[in-house]
Amino acid sequence: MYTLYGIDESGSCMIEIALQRCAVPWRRVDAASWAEGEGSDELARINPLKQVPTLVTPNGQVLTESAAILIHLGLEYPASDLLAGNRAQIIRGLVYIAANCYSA
Ligand SMILES: N[C@@H](CCC(=O)N[C@@H](CS)C(=O)NCC(=O)O)C(=O)O
Repeated sequence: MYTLYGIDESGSCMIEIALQRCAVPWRRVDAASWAEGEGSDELARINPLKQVPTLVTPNGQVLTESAAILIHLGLEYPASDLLAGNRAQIIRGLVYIAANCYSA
């Protein structure tokens, strides 16, 4: 079971869509640096930056960085078609957004 730390109206929604496309069991823990609560406390213990999305894989690995999470899921579950098409351009686009748009 994947555990996604995230919250409505944040970047974690794209990982929710990706997990749906992978057809894997997953659950969401409501968490964000701006939201007080048990989920956010739990998130702080596994990701000191308290950023969402943060994904815990079934074998307990903690993954941060939206682009890395999407690439991981696309490689792990090819039938999701997350990386279908021109893979070089898809990865370039993901890194472009992370490098140039997210922080801005
Ligand atoms: N480099 C991260 C950035 C994630 C990020 O900045 N997420 C925002 C929400 S969409 C966040 O958690 N911001 C709160 C904070 O940085 O304290 C990624 O690409 O996933």
